[in-house]
Amino acid sequence: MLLSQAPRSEGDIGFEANGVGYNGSNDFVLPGDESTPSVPLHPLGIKPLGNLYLASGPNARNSIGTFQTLPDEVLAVLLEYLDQGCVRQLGYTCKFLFAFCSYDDIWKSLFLEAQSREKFAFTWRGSWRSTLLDLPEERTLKVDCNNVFSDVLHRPFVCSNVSLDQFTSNIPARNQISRMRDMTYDEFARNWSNKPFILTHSVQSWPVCQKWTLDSLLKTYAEVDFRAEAVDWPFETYHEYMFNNYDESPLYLFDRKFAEKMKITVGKEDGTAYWKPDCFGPDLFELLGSERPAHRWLIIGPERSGSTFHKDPNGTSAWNAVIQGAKYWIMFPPSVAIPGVYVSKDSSEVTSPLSIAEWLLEFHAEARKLPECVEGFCHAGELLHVPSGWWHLVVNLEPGIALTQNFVPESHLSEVLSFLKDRADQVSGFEKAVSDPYGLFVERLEQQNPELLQTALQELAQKQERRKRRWDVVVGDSGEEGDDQAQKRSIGFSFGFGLGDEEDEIP
Ligand SMILES: O=C(O)CCC(=O)C(=O)O
Ligand SMILES: [Fe+2]
Repeated sequence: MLLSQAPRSEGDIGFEANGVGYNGSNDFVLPGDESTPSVPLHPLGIKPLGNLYLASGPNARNSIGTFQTLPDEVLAVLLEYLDQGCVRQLGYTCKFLFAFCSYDDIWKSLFLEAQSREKFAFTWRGSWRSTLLDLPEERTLKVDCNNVFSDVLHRPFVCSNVSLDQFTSNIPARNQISRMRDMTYDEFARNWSNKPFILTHSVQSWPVCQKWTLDSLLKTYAEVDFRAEAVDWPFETYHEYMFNNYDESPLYLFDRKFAEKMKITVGKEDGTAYWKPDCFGPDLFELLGSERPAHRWLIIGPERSGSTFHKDPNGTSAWNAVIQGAKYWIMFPPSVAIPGVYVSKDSSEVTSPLSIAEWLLEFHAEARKLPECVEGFCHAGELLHVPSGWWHLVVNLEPGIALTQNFVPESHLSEVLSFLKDRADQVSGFEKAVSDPYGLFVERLEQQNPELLQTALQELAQKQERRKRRWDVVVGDSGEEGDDQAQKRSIGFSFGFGLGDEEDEIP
């Protein structure tokens, strides 16, 4: 909207704006490079910092007084400490601060904070700022900020607009995730439990594949609250948000209580919504009955939503079936160090994860070259297998619906036991009442399948022994070093760079 046509007040606060008309509809393409994917002009006209060096007019930053001493990065952090009223007022002081105080991520935090204090009714109005201030589009002020030059403000806009196609197309043939129609349990157990794969015809007979679309869910569950990250929203609100937001990392609906909320049943009996695919065989966490950790989720999100790099909880494997839409997956085996993914010392968390778009822009090309990298698309009616411990980043290429379930196949029992035992502080998803998940799982296995337990414990002991030996090789154990030891050292050295074929973490 051109400012000259817009009302000059925003909500109840009178505001004289000195912006000029600005046409926000032209695409921005670097001259002379037809292949450069275009990023549209920022709706407020904000430009990347580099453009300052070609600009001739006044620089809006010169009007921010004492704040001029602060770099943009610090200014952005400072704003995080202000309350809603202060951010709003500060934004009315000049164009540069209007641009900063309109940065919608700040308003997203303010909104979520306000909702966590007290749940209140609201109407989604296209941005977190307009929603929190309850400003309809026609009363939301737009100021022409075309003399604001800031990467801190412009970069997130690029990330939320960059075409995903450039990353997801042209998957190198050697990286392609194997695709098959279906698989038997025998094949899975023998050859596939350690590898990602896509099954194209395993879940197409699920009733939800015929019944569920975003539209049909809207008709049936408009008023049902679903969990989207930290908030519970009625589906109609989330649906509205999905199709009318500009977030770099859109809020992702991820609900583990969906079956109860939607009053559906899961399993092979008559009248159920879907069932777990046969090929994964028995799920050993079923032995935990009602004490098993959270294990199934309904996932809904707009284009660009998704999951940043992570490993699934408790050493479990997972399957993920797309009901509507399409997902791009990029995956790495457990021991690979992925460019741009920084893991804490005990590998319990990915420290400061980048947004999906930022990672794709900065690191995708490099990561794709690693020999362990695998990638693929999962379309509606298809299912993907995530083996225990594998890293994965997932992005929705279209608005869509998926169902996922975590499970413990017999072939990964030792990994799960090892996780529950050796990383007790990282175990997640159990109810508080379950104080000793490892003890409980061992007890149930002892009762129901003692032989399997013995085999897994033996495997575990062997793995620990192998790790210990390798650790001794890495650190060396005497002052003197013969040829033999020098050679062992070099083996240890390569192991240290993650070239092993199993999870080579030193406990
Ligand atoms: O569909 C997605 O975003 C992937 C979900 C996922 O990785 C998970 O549930 O662990
Ligand atoms: Fe996952």
